[in-house]
Amino acid sequence: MSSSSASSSLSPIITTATKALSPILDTFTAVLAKYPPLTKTHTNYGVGVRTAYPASPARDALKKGETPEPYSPVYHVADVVISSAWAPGKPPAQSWADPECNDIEAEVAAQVAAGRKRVMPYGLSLTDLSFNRVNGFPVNPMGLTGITGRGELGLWGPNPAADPIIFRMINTMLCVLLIQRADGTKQWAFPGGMVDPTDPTISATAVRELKEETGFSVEDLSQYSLDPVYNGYVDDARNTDNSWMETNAYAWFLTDDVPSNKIKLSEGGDGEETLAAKWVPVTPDLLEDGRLFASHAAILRGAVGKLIQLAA
Ligand code: RP5
Repeated sequence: MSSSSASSSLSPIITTATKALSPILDTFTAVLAKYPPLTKTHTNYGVGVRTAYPASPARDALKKGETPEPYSPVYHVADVVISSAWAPGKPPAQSWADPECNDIEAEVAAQVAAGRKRVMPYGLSLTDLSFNRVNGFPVNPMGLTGITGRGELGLWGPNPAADPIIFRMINTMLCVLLIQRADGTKQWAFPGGMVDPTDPTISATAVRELKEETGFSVEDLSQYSLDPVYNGYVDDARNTDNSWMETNAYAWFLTDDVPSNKIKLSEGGDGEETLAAKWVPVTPDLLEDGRLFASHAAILRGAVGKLIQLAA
């Protein structure tokens, strides 16, 4: 279904929503205009770093906007990544990572030939990536990070994720369902997660993560769909020169007949991956960079922009 057919069935809801927004529409538009549509380089060197990534003078220099000369990144791979390397017969929960290897294309291709399901975003294959000619590792398309290796990410190259963006009106306010991450950053984020090779589709990943992280599930979300709002790089502090996050963000706009109290975590709750889940009013302030995890504020700006466009 094209976005125009989705929007025609949704237009009464969207019109109601944007009518409620109209007093602050100018402020929204000003925030949206302030930012370029996508982040063009890797910029998230530290905000929300939750882990023991090793100290890296190159990372510190990049963070200050300097060009480190010579460039001496620090190699890092988390223990959990090494112990979660795929092997035949290993339970999927402990078998989600690539191996440490020298010839990534050949070794990962051999695992796939041996029956491993390994996901890449947008139907890309390993051979579509650029590889560093010196060490053979995939090259982060958004630039340097000061860290080589995979850090905390399991896959060499893009690590695909899916993010659900669920909008609804509560008391004439446009709200979005957000979670507070339990990963040490404690930042607010979309209730998204990594694509699991057993997920039938990437939008199914978004729906699965939504349920796991918030308890929220609706039998059939398709009638509320605004279609995908973003596919691409996420400016995530875990990214390295050789491994990075790429997400597929889908937006849904719920009507009032869907109860808003179906989320299981309220502020102060204790989920394994989620400290809290709640409906958060979409204010211009929420759309500013730095307010949400990774580049979720930029993705939310795209979704709100789409909403405004559909209602026009
Ligand atoms: C972000 O990390 C993605 O946008 C997604 O929200 C999230 C997936 O990582 P985990 O939540 O599984 O750590 O880059």
